[in-house]
Amino acid sequence: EDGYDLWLRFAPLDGVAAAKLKSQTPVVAPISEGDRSSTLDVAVEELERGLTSLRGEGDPPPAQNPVQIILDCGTEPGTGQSGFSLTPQLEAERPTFRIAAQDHIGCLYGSYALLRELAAGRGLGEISLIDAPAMPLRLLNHWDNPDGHVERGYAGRSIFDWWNLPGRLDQRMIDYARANASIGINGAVVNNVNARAFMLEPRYIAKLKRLADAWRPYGIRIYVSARFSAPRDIGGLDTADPLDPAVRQWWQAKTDEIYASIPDFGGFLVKANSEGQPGPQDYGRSHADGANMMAEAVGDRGTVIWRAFVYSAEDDTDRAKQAYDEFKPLDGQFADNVIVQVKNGPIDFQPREPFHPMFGAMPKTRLMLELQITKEYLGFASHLAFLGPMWEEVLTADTGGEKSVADVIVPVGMAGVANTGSDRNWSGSVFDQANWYAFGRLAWNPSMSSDAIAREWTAQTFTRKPAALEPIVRMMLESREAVVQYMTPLGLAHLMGTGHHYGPAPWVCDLARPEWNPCYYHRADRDGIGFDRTPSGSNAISQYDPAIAAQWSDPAAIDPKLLLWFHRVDWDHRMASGRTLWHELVAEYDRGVAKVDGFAATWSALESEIDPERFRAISERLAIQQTEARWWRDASIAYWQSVNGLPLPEGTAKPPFSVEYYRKLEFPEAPGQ
Ligand code: BDP
Repeated sequence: EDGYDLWLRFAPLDGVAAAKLKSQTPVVAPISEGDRSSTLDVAVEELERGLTSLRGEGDPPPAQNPVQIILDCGTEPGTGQSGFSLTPQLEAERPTFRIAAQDHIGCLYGSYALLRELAAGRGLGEISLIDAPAMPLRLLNHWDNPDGHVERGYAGRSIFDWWNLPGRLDQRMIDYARANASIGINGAVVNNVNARAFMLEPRYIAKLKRLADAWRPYGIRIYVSARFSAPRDIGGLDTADPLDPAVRQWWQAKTDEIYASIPDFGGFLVKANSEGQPGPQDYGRSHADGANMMAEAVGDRGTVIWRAFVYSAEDDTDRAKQAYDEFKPLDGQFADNVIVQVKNGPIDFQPREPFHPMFGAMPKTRLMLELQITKEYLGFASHLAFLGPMWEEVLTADTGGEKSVADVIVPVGMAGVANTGSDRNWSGSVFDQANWYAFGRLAWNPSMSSDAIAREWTAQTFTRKPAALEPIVRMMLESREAVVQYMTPLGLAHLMGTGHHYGPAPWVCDLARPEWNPCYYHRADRDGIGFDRTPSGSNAISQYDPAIAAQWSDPAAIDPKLLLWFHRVDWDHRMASGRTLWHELVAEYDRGVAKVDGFAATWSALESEIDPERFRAISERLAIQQTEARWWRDASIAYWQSVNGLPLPEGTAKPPFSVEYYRKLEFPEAPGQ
């Protein structure tokens, strides 16, 4: 059990479920030659492989009347594109189990769904469902560089072997496609948003084509991050001005060249005028000018996904406001095949942020949600943090006008910054596989609860036995909040170390740009702490729907989890709990640390239920997390005390070192930068 098989282990069933499956001996009915396709071949292969594995060792007993699994992929089960229905008819003379869909990819999704249900321990006769993906685009974004380094990657090197492509296709590329298809992911942007222009050169198009061909049977389309200055970088032009006819022509020809090799190419993802990347503003043009120019080249063959992650050094009012300020005036100006991709919160993938105000403010623009599966700010692969609850929080957030974030993005899609790497277990830690899984399941159905997702994943990855499954699910569900509590409680954010983003550094105040400094975000001094984003401060709160803004404007009415995001309060501000802010803050750190101790205890009690290899790997990581949760707590408290001069609440442990000690720690070895 080295974790390579992810949630597709299909461990042998036991008990009643095993006996039933053995007696029913389901066999996949042959597909007539005329109906075959590479996608259906995959479906049959997956069903056969999965059923054999679930049945366990040994030859199946000869069944009297085996259940025929019928793939019926040309009917309309009422689900629309890519949907399916699963219907058992086991009492009949010729018992069957029907997977029906209107298209072949629907049949493949239905096959994986059947295996998932069986793997959860449900019997064939109990599985009757009808399902379809909620949103059209369900994409992974890889921040992988062509040299094999993964920006913000904590699971080894890139899984894409550009050096040997197109000549050699690694088996991992097939297993990657299987994993994605099994949870409904239907596209991958294969290179970093901080893109190199040579990815668009002919020799790279040949490499991309090899991947696209390998993934097509699995319903996965390939996308590329495009560097906006490519016409200059590799096209021999002296400008990349989107309104220049030669530039437009260059993109048109380049796009046609790609489509000639990859007819179902998904399109381009663009990070423009953000963190030093080139963009249309370099020529005095707007994001819409840039995006529309590329969208014209793509036409109705694909999509241009334009990122809204922008903040500039010139505007030092409040970084949280900048994306909205730049994009809101452009609402309605983007072409039909442009999507604007917006991070879940207005700053940058922090352990907790309020939802991004653009979701409630751009009714005439197709918005897509960007989540970060890789845990850049939540302890890398070392800390356990199941992100389902975080994503559920943003998806269900009310944007005003009775629309949740999920309602806004459902017509478009979701993107997740991948956490895959060359590590044998793909994600660095087995628990981080759950975040990949949860992303796919939520993109398929954004109203799924993180509890249900954790259950499914645990049953497939570890065990179906309730005595072990229940505690694992419980610790997963608590884990993200624990991280918030020991890193950035009560609405604090961006307090991590410079560059690598690991560990506490609330004392950093002297970096070149104001908004790179933790001090800019927490604004703590002798009198108080927090960022005033109400009308008396930056007024970022006014970017939200008035009813929401009104509620959040009152420090007594806002959820304490967001208090210091929107308010600057005195250290002795009275919280709903009756404690002062200072005492509550210290209590939060202690709660976070205690939760992690609880996870370690829960896990160590499961030794007999988990295979030794994965048991040990996770035990080791939880021990690291225990130490590092204390580090966050102690360093943070030591720093706040150096600022506010306040004593600790009675009965609270003193940080073992002075703030100077924590300040001097350095980690040149941190991965992923
Ligand atoms: C930040 C990362 C940086 C990315 C950037 C982005 O630190 O590596 O390039 O986001 O999303 O979180 O473009």
